[in-house]
Amino acid sequence: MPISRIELREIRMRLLHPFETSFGVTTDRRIIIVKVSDGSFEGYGEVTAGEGPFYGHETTDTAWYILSDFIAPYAVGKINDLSDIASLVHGIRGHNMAKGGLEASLWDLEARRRNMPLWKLLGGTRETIECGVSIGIQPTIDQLLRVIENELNAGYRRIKIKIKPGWDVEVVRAVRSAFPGTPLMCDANSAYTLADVALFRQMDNFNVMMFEQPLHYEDMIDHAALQRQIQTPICLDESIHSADDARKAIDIGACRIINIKLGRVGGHAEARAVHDVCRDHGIPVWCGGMLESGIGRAHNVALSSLEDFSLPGDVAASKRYWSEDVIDPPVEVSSAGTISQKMEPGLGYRVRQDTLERLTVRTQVFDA
Ligand code: OSB
Ligand code: MG
Repeated sequence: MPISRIELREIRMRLLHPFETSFGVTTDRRIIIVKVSDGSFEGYGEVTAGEGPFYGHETTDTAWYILSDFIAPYAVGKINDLSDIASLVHGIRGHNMAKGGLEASLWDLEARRRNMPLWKLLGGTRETIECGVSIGIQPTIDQLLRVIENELNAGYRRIKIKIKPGWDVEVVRAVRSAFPGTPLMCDANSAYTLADVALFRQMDNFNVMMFEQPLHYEDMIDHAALQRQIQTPICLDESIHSADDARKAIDIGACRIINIKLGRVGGHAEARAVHDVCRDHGIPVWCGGMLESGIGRAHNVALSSLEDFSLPGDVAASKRYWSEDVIDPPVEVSSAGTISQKMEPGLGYRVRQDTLERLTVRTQVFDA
């Protein structure tokens, strides 16, 4: 049965706490929700682009433009299922987050058609997943230490802190001495260059699990050079857009770990392909986050069920981000720092229509 309706919707959600990275501060999210329907079944996806082109080149508005002018009108009435989407978007270069929003909604729909949970349709085996938290840059080191303590008390299994020039060595040193045994990692969001090798060699002494994306957002070559000069594993985030990128990065030694984000690679099919390349090369992966609403978060939970997701991801509870989420129940994390997969069909969470309506600032509907 063809997809007879595609609905794009922009919602606005205010974060409970502003989130600061090396590229800026996020307070309010502008999120595109994609809903597909074939007349009998529905599916939901989320576009993970940021409000501005600071993590990557895509934004909420570029994704809206690509979806409304180049993807939705060509997809509606013409595609039946997942097997049709790859060839449809093949000719569009880049814009993975726009593509990924629709692709993810088709996976949810497919799982509902088959009356099975999405994570099982994806081939997942992990019924519970381990959660870490990503903690933004704080006004002071003392405040950071307090936030970390709270998150550890809530059960989270690993702490990720954001670093940037001027908020790095001393911060990591302080966190390490306050929490000597805690699994800890640092994410630079591309804030450094190869000229900073000495700084990373200093941080090599702090028993950090990995440095995430220390160098340029499109680079692999310099990351390989840095990896040769430090002990701590490098994890790539921004630089990996496909399974082919993962293969090349691994081949030249640019990283020893990869962060997989659904939107950044254009959907579940490519995320799985990245996963498979990493698994076949003995490279562990974990699921990254983009401050998603419950819909994107539920997709991340399902994706994290694949076997090579052996490290805790940035997939945290709804209540860390939102006073009220768009799904029911919200994503919940146990006191052991885990999330259990849902056994209901599709995403396994109910989308709260009233909440979605209230948060909506624009919609565009495509009918066959
Ligand atoms: O680099 O992982 C990142 C948030 C927005 C953009 C990029 C990143 C992040 C996070 C937060 O680290 C992850 C989350 O809690 O959703
Ligand atoms: Mg990152």
